[in-house]
Amino acid sequence: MRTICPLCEATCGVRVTMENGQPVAVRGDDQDIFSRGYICPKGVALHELASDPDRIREPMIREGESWRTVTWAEAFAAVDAGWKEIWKRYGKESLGVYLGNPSSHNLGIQTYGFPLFKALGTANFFSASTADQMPKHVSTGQLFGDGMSIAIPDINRTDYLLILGANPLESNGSLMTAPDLPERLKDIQRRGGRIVVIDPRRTRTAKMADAYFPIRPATDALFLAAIVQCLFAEGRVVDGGAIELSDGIDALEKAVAPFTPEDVSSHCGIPAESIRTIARELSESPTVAIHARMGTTTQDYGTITSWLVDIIHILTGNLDRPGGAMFTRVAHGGSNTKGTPGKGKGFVTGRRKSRVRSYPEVMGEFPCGAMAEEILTPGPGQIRSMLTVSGNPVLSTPDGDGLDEALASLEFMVSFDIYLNETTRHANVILPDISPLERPHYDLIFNQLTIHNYARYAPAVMPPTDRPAGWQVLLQLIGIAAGLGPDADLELLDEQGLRQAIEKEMKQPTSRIAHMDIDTVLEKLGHRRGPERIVDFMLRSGPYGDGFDDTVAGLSLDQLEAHPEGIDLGPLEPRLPEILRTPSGRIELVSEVFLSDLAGLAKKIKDTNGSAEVVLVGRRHLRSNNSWMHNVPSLVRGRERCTVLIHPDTAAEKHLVDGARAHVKTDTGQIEVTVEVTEDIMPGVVSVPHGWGHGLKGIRMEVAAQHAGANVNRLVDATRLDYHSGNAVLNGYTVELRPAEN
Ligand SMILES: Nc1nc2c(c(=O)[nH]1)N[C@H]1C(S)=C(S)[C@@H](COP(=O)(O)OP(=O)(O)OC[C@H]3O[C@@H](n4cnc5c(=O)[nH]c(N)nc54)[C@H](O)[C@@H]3O)O[C@H]1N2
Ligand SMILES: Nc1nc2c(c(=O)[nH]1)N[C@H]1C(S)=C(S)[C@@H](COP(=O)(O)OP(=O)(O)OC[C@H]3O[C@@H](n4cnc5c(=O)[nH]c(N)nc54)[C@H](O)[C@@H]3O)O[C@H]1N2
Ligand code: SF4
Ligand SMILES: [Mo]
Repeated sequence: MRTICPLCEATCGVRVTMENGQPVAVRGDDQDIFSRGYICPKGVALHELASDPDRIREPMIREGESWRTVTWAEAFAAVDAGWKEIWKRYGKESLGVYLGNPSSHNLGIQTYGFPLFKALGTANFFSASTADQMPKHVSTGQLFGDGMSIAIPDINRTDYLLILGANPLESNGSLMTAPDLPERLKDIQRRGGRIVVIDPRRTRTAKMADAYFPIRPATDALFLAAIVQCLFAEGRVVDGGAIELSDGIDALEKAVAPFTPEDVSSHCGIPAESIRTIARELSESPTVAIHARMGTTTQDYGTITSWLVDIIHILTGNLDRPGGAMFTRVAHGGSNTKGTPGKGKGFVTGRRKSRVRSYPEVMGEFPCGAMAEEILTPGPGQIRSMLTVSGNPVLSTPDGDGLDEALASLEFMVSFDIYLNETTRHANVILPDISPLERPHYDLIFNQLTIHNYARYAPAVMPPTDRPAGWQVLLQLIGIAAGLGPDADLELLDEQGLRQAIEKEMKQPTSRIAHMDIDTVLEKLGHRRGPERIVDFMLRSGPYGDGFDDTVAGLSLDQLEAHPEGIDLGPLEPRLPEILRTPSGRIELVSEVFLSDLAGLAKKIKDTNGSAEVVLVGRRHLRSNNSWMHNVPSLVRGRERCTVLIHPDTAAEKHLVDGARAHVKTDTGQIEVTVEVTEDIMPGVVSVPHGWGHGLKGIRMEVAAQHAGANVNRLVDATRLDYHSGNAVLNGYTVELRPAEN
């Protein structure tokens, strides 16, 4: 049986061996058009996830500290009663929602989660996006008018890949969906191209690169601003390409003028001459793409760092051309295939403010770091109840202890999850989702962020059971949110939702189905139900679809079913100016958001000469996946992984020795971890991975508990964020280090 691995952004096609209706082995799918047989150890362990005895399979209700398995009817009735009570007493805003990362790989949540959140009618919406990539959405939105039109490095064709704050050899890539990054990166070198890595740690990716430069954490904006300054100062800004569609070039030149390589060098630790060399290489290489991820978005200046990346693409002529950074054209339709091509309302944030600290709303979200204060601070609008959907914010978001305490104080909490873990242990009701091999897969998110256009669909590997699928659980909750109680007619509710989606699509100015009526479209969608019917609708009304015209041979779910290996829609193609959604119809190079932060940075380099304190960064490991795959035995086997990496010089200075325990402290909290001394991290920087800390009372993950580790987010300050995006600052904390007592 074939499916698509839903564990990370690489979306590898895999084959599952079944015995007696149960999955027993997983391997890469050689015939998959995109992944061509590649698989990583997490994908290989997919069947272990399916058979994990700790995974929750029945709904559970908590009574004090003990849990009771209940029927679905009882669970839904409890949610209905709980929400009704909360709404009656405190109003709709008193219910907060946290949406975690696995939701972006989960078709059921993608199709039924958002209608649920809308039906809940609360502005208190939080997600893992503000512990991750939100700055990229903001910079993209400001430049191009649409937060989802992220320019993707065209790594299949580039001659020069500059990587900052990303480690694709462990993470398998992010905002750059591509299976088998190890080979794709080697391919760049095989065809004579160059890879340059900028990271405080000499990662596996840095080790395979042609050049590696250690950088002081949270100084990437300075480094990139100096590159831009060089491009202007050395007359290297190109004439044609995206720049012809851009406004604000003079203001940009002026804004970056204070950032000469000599000025920034002592701050970022990269010699001025190396910065100039990189600027020249970026300017002279036939094509250039920049891949900047977690290390660059989860720091104080995440938004302008993300912005400067695309500014360099534009100034060097690499935006929207093969080998540079390009825009996908997604099969199921996205924000840049809808609306009026080339023009739009632009990207707006701050339509609402958070209650306690007045953080602006961004993409409909408040910062995840604001969750605890919104729960704990009394007053009108206080959050009294939470719904978590595939999220583990106690381990994954800032100030883990603060959030743990906040969740414990709630009056009512519901979790839609697959484990009883650090977060869901606070729930009153846990509604279990089915596991990845039990559901169909079509990737609504990562197909928008990929390096090549394609479409793939996989039906569920395992046969259906009498347990509801994830989408059915969410649909039932939509019924409850709509006031229809726990026994709403799901068939009817589902059709109403779809009718609304069809109507919305028809109202698009360039809709292919504007001339049709809803009933005809519904009829043509035929026998399918649930997420598959929605995907079929999106594909057929999308840019490659048949538009429900029987005489046209366009994309549909039938076609994808007939091609389980996937349908290749070709390499990324230039899409400017069509994708622009700014009011001016131009690329807006500078905006107040960028200029104010740049001015702040300019002041910083004038006032100080860099810092000598020890700072903390994070890291990922190939066999780990944020906080939640630590209960799979084959993935946690081997050496202890939650350690603090430290350079020998820093270790000596702090009297720390390899294998001993270290006490790591910030103003927010403290943890103890095992010391791992290595030359692979720059002096003055230490690295601790996130997602560990399974030693809390009341979790039901036996394997994970044996490899508990410590929660690095206990050190992270929930109030420190990149203001414009609300994104948590997870890297660059000053830490105190000392040997742990005893
Ligand atoms: N310090 C530090 N913190 C970080 C990061 C970092 O680099 N450093 N990285 C950040 C990033 S990039 C991210 S994306 C976030 C992730 O933050 P979260 O998404 O909050 O955390 P995860 O660890 O991914 O937790 C996933 C949850 O989903 C559940 N789950 C897994 N599969 C399914 C499923 O199929 N259905 C349902 N319903 N639930 C499921 C798991 O049991 C778990 O509870 O963490 C962030 N936190
Ligand atoms: N195996 C595995 N794969 C995953 C995940 C996982 O947990 N495990 N998580 C998935 C998720 S949700 C995401 S978002 C992606 C993330 O994918 P990546 O961004 O590729 O992952 P990280 O390993 O966090 O890489 C961040 C790098 O930034 C460096 N860094 C830290 N601070 C700075 C800084 O200030 N400047 C610079 N230049 N570098 C800095 C760190 O040393 C680290 O090497 O991975 C996805 N894939
Ligand atoms: S690289 Fe990602 S998508 Fe591919 S098998 Fe591994 S976890 Fe799954
Ligand atoms: Mo992430």
